[in-house]
Amino acid sequence: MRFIDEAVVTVKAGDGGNGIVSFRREKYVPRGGPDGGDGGSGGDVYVIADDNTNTLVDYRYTRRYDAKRGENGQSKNCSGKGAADILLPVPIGTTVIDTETDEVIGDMTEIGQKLLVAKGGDGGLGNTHFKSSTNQAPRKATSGFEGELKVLKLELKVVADVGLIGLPNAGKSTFIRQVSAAKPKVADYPFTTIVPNLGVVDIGRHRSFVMADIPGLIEGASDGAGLGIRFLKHVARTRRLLHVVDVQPIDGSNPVDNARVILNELARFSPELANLPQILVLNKIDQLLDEEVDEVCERIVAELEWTGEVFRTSTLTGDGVDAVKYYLMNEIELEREREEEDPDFAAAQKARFERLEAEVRHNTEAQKEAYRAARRAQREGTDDDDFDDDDDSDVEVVYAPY
Ligand SMILES: Nc1nc2c(ncn2[C@@H]2O[C@H](COP(=O)(O)OP(=O)(O)OP(=O)(O)O)[C@@H](O)[C@H]2O)c(=O)[nH]1
Ligand SMILES: [Mg+2]
Repeated sequence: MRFIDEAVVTVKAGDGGNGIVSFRREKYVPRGGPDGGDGGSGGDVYVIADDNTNTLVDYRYTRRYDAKRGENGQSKNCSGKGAADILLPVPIGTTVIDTETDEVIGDMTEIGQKLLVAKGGDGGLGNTHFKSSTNQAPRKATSGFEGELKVLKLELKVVADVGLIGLPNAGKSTFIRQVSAAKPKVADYPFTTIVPNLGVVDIGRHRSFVMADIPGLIEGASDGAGLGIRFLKHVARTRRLLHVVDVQPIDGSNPVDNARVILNELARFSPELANLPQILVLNKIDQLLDEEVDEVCERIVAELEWTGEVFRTSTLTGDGVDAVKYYLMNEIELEREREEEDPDFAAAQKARFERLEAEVRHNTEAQKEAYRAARRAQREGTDDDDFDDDDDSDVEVVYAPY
């Protein structure tokens, strides 16, 4: 199943109908008073969390939604009919952002949750309202008010509990293939993975968590090099980062330097993200002689001054992978339980996730903006009008739930 992770839609609530000027005309009543009714209100636009929807794909095809205008008032003091509201169904977990202010209007977290995103205009007043002691026959009515117009960004995060990070070729995709149904392509060249892949790691008996494989990060990633940074939002809500390091890189580079590149880029991009608990996975141990494994791994840990958890794996043969899987499941379960039992901890976690997400979103946007500016500058030099500014309009997430 493919998960589109972002969509931008324009929503326009209906304008209010106009109030009208009208006077009673009845037999035998020569000069009836004013009886112009009010206009009806324009339709509102709501976003609604719907459990039958699990993708934002529709919003890529239809990008504009207009609610109808309210009807005008009528004579005999009849108000115009209000227009129907529009409901835009989105999957649970969708965040709705006002692109003009970058403000989160709402998080769609519960089935049936309804979020008003554009308010319909009120109807105008009929001339009945303007009758006074000095003006028995007012010829004044007001027009309906305009409905709100908004450009919304819908963001869907299939929330990953664990994020895989590392240099290209470290074996991240091979890892997720071993533990889940996600089947990202694996190859011996960098940037094989170009879109995030999410997989469910199923431990059995209702025990599972979601893992995210994102494109590899490289040196300078936080300044826009490579692909990686803009996908970091997919690991913003994770509980653990799995840092995969190739113990015997084919290019002869030093695994310790390689690990440091990732740690630096992460810290430069988002200190909050870099603060998430990281688990070091020393991968491709099948490349080492049995008697070398201890020595090489211990040296890496010592030189990195790594104090966190460490595992040794061969994602190719599957060696050591289960241990990582069970460790993660256990950690995640403990954290979930604590969130349920300890409201203070739950609140702190929530606040932390929100800070993290805000920081990651802000930095991702800043980087995209810098990228666009660079391309604009480049375009000015070449006066090439066909330049496409929409650099990542087709970013998708591939989600493999089973
Ligand atoms: N010998 C050995 N090779 C491995 C192991 N894990 C992965 N590889 C190989 O390393 C190469 C890169 O693996 P990927 O899983 O595509 O690496 P990645 O980290 O996802 O790379 P990017 O998507 O480019 O960021 C492939 O040729 C894999 O077959 C391992 O444990 N041992
Ligand atoms: Mg990959």
